[in-house]
Amino acid sequence: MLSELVSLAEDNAVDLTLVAGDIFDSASPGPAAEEIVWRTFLDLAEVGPVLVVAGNHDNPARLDAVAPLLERAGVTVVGTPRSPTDGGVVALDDLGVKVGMLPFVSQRSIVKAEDIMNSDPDKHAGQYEERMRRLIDALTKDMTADTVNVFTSHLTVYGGLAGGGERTAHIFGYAIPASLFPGHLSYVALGHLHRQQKMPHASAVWYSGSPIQLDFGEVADQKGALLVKAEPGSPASVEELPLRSGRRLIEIRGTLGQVLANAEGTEDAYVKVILQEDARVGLADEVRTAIPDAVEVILDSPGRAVAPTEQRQGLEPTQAFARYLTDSGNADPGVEALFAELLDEALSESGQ
Ligand SMILES: [Mn+2]
Repeated sequence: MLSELVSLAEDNAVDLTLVAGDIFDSASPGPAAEEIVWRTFLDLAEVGPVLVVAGNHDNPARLDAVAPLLERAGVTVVGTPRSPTDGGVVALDDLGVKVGMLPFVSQRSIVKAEDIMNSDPDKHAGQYEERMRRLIDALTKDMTADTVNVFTSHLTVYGGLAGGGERTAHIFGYAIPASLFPGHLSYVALGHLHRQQKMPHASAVWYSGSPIQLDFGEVADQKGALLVKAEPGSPASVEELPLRSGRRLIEIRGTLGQVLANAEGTEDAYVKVILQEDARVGLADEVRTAIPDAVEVILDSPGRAVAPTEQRQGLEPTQAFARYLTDSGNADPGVEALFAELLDEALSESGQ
């Protein structure tokens, strides 16, 4: 996918590339992840300047630490918020472009601890919004009408649709209205929400979305990059460029027979299988034999009440479990035998 992304940048001869955060999935990425990301940044920098802000998954201090090295290669990385005169606004004079760069700012770091102790949650949200407004203003107020003015950040805008794979607490806990972005911006490049989408605004305010599907909540999402054309003084025009080479996620639902019949064509994909079958031993294994890349196999059997038909208290554990299986509509001698085996093991280990 990253090679495909570099090709898109080359084919369209882009003047610059913006990366709006969550470069990595974790604050301490492994060397393999770092290798492909740095390689991609260097390849993109062959085409034009690359501007990057940290997301909530990234380690801001770590990105700041490598920033001077990357800067040498034409890649500007902002890990922690900076003032406009200290790297918060990047002026690309050759291109006539100014970019305000605001990495992810957590509510913890923006709303002081004493405020959290002394006021109600609604007020925190208001304080977060007010402080974000001041940060955005500081990074955009000196932009003039003779440059293409761009702002990039990693944050949640009210009304944005999540893709499904985000960490919920980081998304809807704190958000800002799109109206905080001033009208003299030609383009606002946002990261955080995984779904590619334009936010309601007089200017062009977009989430590029994640470049691959990150979990099964995103199976229906079209992933891609955004190609932005901008001139001073007017909203940018935006074209959606699909990215197709990431490994697909597919969801198949149905009876075992239907699922197996649909197994063909799932090659190279990660598959989630939702079985409409009664539970029985070995069901998931049968699915995995036919679809080795079934990463998740779950049952969607018709819900049955698990009200006991008679008192289970006083029964031997194996009898009580058998009764429970019958009551819940899942009677299965195979499961009973496995339970008995497990119970034996547990009791012998505990010396009983
Ligand atoms: Mn994020």
